[in-house]
Amino acid sequence: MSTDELAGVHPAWLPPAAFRAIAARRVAVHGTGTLVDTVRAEVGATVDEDAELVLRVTGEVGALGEEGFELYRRDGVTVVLAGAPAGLLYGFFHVVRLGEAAFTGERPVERHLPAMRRRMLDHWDNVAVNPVMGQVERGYSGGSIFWRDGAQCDLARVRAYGRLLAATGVNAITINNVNVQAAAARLLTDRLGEVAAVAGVLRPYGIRVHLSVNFAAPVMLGGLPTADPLDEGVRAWWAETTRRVYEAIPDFGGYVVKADSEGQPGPFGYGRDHADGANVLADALAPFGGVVHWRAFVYNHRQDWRDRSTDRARAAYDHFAPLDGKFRDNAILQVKYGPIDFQTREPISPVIAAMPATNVAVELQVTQEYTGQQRHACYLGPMWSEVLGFPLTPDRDVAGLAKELIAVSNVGDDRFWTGHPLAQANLYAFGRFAWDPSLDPLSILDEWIDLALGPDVDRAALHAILDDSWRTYESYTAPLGVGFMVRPGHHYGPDVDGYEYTPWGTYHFADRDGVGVDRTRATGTGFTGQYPRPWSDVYESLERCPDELLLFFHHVPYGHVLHSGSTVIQHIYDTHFAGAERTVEMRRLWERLAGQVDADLDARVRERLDEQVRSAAEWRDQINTYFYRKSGVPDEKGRTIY
Ligand code: GCV
Repeated sequence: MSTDELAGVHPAWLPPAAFRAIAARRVAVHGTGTLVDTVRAEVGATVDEDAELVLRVTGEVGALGEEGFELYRRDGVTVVLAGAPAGLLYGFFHVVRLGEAAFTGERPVERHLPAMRRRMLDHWDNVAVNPVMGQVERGYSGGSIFWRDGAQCDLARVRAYGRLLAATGVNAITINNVNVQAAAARLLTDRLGEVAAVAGVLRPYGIRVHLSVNFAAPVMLGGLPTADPLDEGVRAWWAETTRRVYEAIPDFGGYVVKADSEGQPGPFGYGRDHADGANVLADALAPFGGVVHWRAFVYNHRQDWRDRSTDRARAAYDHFAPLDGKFRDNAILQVKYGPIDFQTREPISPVIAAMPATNVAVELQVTQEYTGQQRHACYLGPMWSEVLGFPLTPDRDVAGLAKELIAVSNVGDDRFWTGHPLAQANLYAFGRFAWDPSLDPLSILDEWIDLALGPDVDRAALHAILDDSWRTYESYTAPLGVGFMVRPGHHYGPDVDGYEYTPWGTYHFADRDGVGVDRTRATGTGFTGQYPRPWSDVYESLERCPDELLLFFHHVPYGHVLHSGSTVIQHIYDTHFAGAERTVEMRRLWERLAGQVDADLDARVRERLDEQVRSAAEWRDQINTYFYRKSGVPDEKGRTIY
């Protein structure tokens, strides 16, 4: 087995013990190429005959494609067959995941193919430390694994990361923040060597490197007077710059662009639309097989809060749906799963169904910007499972509509990779869902527990802590889908009115009589009309709208009775008391793991759970007090509200 884990760094889901089932066995590896060599290095000594595990590249890609594999066990021999080297890599890690089960009894032929062709993590890492956002924007796991103080880091950590990602099936990564500041912009040109170095380290793990680029690069870096996508000089600049990128990195993945969004430049500045913007980059990349990921996260962040007609939820659809069919084949529209911004609970973005003639990628957020910032234990598997399985159109769910799954990474140079050690499970789950969105989130959690913490830990306690932790987090934070009651700027902790009268959008409209945003066609912003049937009708209807999204779509009186039978105000009180109490129970449950995990990890989790208990109580008291003072309605159970 590979023994090059970094000293002092938690091995996450690839500790030497994870290879126990393979370690003592005779293994044969057949095939050539870099990725096959990676498998050989993982396996250690190989044999030519009498193998108990045979890993073979057949060279016949056929139905297995480049990444699929078959697994079976017959006559005491476990066999992985792949058409191409990448499939062998994924097949090998599947055997690691199965452990002893891969070597027990007979196994009929199972075929494993990735559901998503690209399974990509985006890093919001800055090259130079940003005075407001730090080295990693929305990063809660220490510094960047790529850059420190403006310079590239030692890449040993990146190599270990590549290995972890390959073991979950991730095959692409964007290494820098979509908010591309001056130093990072130069990764495209005179600092390209740094990108090539990362690509070199990740290549043996089947991971292609992508780069976030600034739409105004022709001006910033090329000295051109304009970045107008229809200008011939601009087109030529992108073509030549991209040619040089491929000269240095022949398997470069492509560009990611955040344009006309939160202050980033874009095609609107030149009177052009987003298809014009994306296509100039797509054309530059096409000769080399590259792709451009164009983000749909475009909205007006300089609103007048008095203007009731502007609705941030509407923006992406309004901008992009009319452009369906206008994007090049190698342009991928990257759409956040919800219409606002990675909130704990949002409806699915209607853009995902609105653009059948466009390649759509769905974007999740593994970094827990709005879900507890890796100070709170919040296993996001159940949320992603709901998102991916949501039947947005009559014949397809979100996973079926998306061509790719992308997420913002939660990794930094922290010893446990993810700040909160239990947040590793989210990173692991992302890769597994991108490979197979139909997986059960609790089985994925089991896999992670087995691999990362070993088979002997108190699994029941870990499940009791994590299984419902997303819903627990939801219960003590913003109620009923309303979202965004966080402290402005850093987004941690409660602040009910923090964003209410700001240019970024208004999210709850609470007054003495009621709360929620009217997004109906009948009396509100009309956002419900962006959905296909039946959702356009379901969300429009006060009676049919699901409780958990009620305040996202409707403004209702505090006495409105939910499907659950509770009133809105009593629901707010009950869930906040219950949620905060539940965190105390989570903290208590962790005691059962004492002595079963290493002391350092134990101490880190305890410290995080203590903070979660404190923070949940703060949320409970602020939310309950706010709504009690607004509504004047007492808690029917007479609990303490301030
Ligand atoms: C990278 C949210 C975050 C920003 C982030 C942005 C985005 O608004 O708060 O930090 O910017 O999303 O997805 O581009």
